[in-house]
Amino acid sequence: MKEMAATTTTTTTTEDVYDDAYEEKPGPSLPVKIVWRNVILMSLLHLGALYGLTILPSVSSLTLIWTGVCFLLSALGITAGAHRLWSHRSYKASLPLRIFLATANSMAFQNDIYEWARDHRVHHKFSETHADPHNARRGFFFAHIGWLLVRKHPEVIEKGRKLELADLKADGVVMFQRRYYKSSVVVMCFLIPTFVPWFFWDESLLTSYLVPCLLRYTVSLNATWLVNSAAHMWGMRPYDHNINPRENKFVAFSAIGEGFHNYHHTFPHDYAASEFGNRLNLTKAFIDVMCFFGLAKDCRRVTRETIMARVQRTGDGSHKSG
Ligand code: ST9
Ligand code: ZN
Ligand code: ZN
Repeated sequence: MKEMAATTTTTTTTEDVYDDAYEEKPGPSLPVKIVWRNVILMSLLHLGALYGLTILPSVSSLTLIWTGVCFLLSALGITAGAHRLWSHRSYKASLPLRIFLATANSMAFQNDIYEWARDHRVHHKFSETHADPHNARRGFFFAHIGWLLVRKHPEVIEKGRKLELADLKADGVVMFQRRYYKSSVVVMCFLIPTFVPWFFWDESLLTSYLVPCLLRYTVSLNATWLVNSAAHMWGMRPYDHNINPRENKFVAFSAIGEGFHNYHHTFPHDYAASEFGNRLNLTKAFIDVMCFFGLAKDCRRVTRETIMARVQRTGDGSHKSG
């Protein structure tokens, strides 16, 4: 345990707690500035992925398995890494686990961990205001992908600059990944997923590029974005009916445990991001396995009493105990 303490960061954060004192500045909405480079790249990516989808029936089983492995690795780099560890500090991870998660995170290519966690903390703190990067009050399309195709609202940057991010700056793995982000993405998101099937079992280079690389990347992006769009719009609110995030099982399934979003916004420090243990929650199972092997520890959980008190006080009445 002494050894583990030496290799883990010890900080927690409160920068992900909803700030109900924040009031949006009144006045007309600002004009949207489209970033055409992103529109073109995202369109090309989705076209490539669609082509990959059409050739899926002719792809070998080994390539399909490899595509699934790459999806799971990218997903864990986001859910267990950027989200539950680095944005919320809901558990502690040893150096080898942090290196694994940062490498998997580069495979997911969703901005570096520092930027991801900074945007995510403003999302929680100023949820559904102009200071929320993917403010769901601006509609499904904006919350899903639109926010990545336009310049950010100045409030996002202004509020984000005031966030306390010392824990991220003190984490050597986070800062190393940020420094070498572009090259790590080229290797982890594009070269390795394409190279492995071509080299080891003679898959054609085109199929290897279209399926484990482009299609897998696009599916994992959309699964993530559904948390911002669908899980902020559709589902019940058993823990807090005053906020928009919802419990959405489809999203929980596709985002390996991140769809219990009413619970998550109510209790952001819970490492399971759900009341219901391992149900539809591969990420929790993964963190538990890491704890079993001594690679993670100090998982934070909300007590049953606290949950029930909150359900009674602010729930919409849909909680199964009701
Ligand atoms: C992607 C991210 O897809 C997805 C995140 C989803 C989050 C989901 C959360 C849900 C919960 C967890 C669920 C996990 C489920 C996983 C399931 C897996 C299967 N604070 O950004 P710039 C500064 S990425 C403070 O250029 P613009 C910034 O530092 C996809 N400061 O803003 C800079 O300052 P300086 C691939 C901030 O010009 C300046 O502002 N990547 C903040 O408005 C300008 O920054 C892409 O597509 C902040 N929050 O451009 C790239 N934000 O100059 C997309 C910014 O001093 N991004 N700053 O360095 C871009 O191209 C641009 O960011 C932009 C905005 C066009 C969107
Ligand atoms: Zn979160
Ligand atoms: Zn959210």
